[in-house]
Amino acid sequence: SQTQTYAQRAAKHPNPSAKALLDTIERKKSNLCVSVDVTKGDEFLNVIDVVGPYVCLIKTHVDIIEDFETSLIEKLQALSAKHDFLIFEDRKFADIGNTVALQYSSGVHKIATWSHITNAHPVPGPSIVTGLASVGKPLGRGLLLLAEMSTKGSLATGTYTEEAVRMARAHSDFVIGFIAQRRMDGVGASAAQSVVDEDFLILTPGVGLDSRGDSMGQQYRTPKEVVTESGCDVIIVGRGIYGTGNGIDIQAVQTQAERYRAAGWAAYLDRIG
Ligand code: UP6
Repeated sequence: SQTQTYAQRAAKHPNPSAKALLDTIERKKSNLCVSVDVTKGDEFLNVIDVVGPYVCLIKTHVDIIEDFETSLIEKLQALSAKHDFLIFEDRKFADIGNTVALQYSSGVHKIATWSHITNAHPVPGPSIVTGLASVGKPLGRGLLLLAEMSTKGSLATGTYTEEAVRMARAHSDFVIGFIAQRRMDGVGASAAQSVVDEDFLILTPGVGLDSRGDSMGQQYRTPKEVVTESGCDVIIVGRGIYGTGNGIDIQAVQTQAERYRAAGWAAYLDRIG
């Protein structure tokens, strides 16, 4: 899938949320996902309304919003329809199957009812996937496994990463790809195993054009390093777009969103040749 277009991949992807994401990427010529890690509901919505035209996907951490109420989700869904993007709650589930099924379906946030895509740490083993699938699969949702992380000293390397890919391969009806720093084609597969038809999406955080990291272990690479050189599909950008200061300059947010969209798309065009 390294040199195939998003459109070619969309046409044959069996998972509805993966297909919708690939179609959206192609339609909007954007492989940019903005991570909206702000703590006030109105700022959250303002940023999304401004970056909406430039993104295929909006990534949320709803549990950091201080004034969360159900109407916020309705407004998020209205923006998703207005600007034509999908929603990814970056919940990073990490518990036993029964617990994650409850965390995904219930509680204050009811993530499964509105988030097209969510993610999980593979650390509990395959039961985390079957637990989440029991809720998400009937709704047409998709799951990403965290096969690698962007942070300095991450433990998700080597055989852990390989096992994550094997776990995904065994549940490819619901696992649509990975949070990772590179393509995972054939990783962890035995020589005899045919993996030519697999198409896992690689969504990659730790992307920045102006900074190489922060003071808390985050590491940034450029869209060219991530998409052209490492074969990733979607760039996830947070502070590179909405800034690190307090207060949000909405004009600057729009400028950065268009800048990262253009950089991500150019990097993709370079990759497919
Ligand atoms: N994220 C990472 N690295 C990972 C997995 N997830 O940074 O390996 C998430 C963070 C944050 C976003 O939880 O929401 O991606 C990155 O934000 P930033 O661009 O502001 O650093």
